[in-house]
Amino acid sequence: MLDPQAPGTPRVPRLSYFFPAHNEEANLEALVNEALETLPSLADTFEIIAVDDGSKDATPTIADALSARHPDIVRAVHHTTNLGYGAALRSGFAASRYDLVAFTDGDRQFKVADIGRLTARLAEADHPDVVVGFRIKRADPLVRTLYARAYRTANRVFFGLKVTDVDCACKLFRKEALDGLRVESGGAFFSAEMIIKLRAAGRTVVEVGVPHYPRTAGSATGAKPQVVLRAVRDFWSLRLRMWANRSRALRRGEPMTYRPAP
Ligand SMILES: Nc1nc2c(ncn2[C@@H]2O[C@H](COP(=O)(O)OP(=O)(O)O)[C@@H](O)[C@H]2O)c(=O)[nH]1
Ligand SMILES: [Mg+2]
Repeated sequence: MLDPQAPGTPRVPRLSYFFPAHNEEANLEALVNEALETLPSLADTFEIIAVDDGSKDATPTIADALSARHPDIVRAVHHTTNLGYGAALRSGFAASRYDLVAFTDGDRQFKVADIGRLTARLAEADHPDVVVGFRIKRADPLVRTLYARAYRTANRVFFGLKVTDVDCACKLFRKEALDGLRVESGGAFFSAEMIIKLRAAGRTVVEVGVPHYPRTAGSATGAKPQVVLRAVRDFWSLRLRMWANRSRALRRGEPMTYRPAP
């Protein structure tokens, strides 16, 4: 079925959309409203999952209120304490009920409508398993771009990972591609670890450019020293384990999907 507002963009049957939110009270309601307005043009059936990662502001209350207002469409998942970015993504994947799963960040630096660029790519003839975005022009301070460049080089050199923008928080997955995948990191290294392991498992990961917008509310914590140090520690932990025993290292971590017992 084609969306009349975006000719040529195929609407997918069922889409789970989630986002991590840590102290995002200033963004949460507007993001959910944006998703409620946009997702009907991208999917016949959809759900919106807010993953509150132990927020200390009004994020949990707002998420629950939105969920009560839109039963079965908006769902709230809570961590009682702050577990980290990767842990929040893991909870989002685990909560997703549909066969296609997309996420963005919860800070509105991506437009929900741009998930349409990913679904359009997924529908192409080569039938990729995963579509990851890359920020066409990153709307963050220059220092973040420099960090990201060094990180990309390190991932390329030490893991052979050739992805333009591994941390771009606009990604789409066929859920079945996650079956059997185990990921260990609960922090910011999660995204790279996941793609390294998806590629090692023979899944096809392709890229499309997406616009990126400045954060207009709340505050960014992605470059906090403890976030960076945890990512560096997880990076080296995986690298050393893969040198020691590659296949065992690739099997470590929690499963990304759970299949109910038959
Ligand atoms: N789960 C989790 N998410 C976080 C944490 N810190 C930030 N986030 C979320 O991750 C996304 C990106 O965070 P942000 O601070 O903007 O990082 P940046 O875009 O890399 O500067 C937002 O949706 C945040 O709410 C955290 O400690 N845990
Ligand atoms: Mg951000």
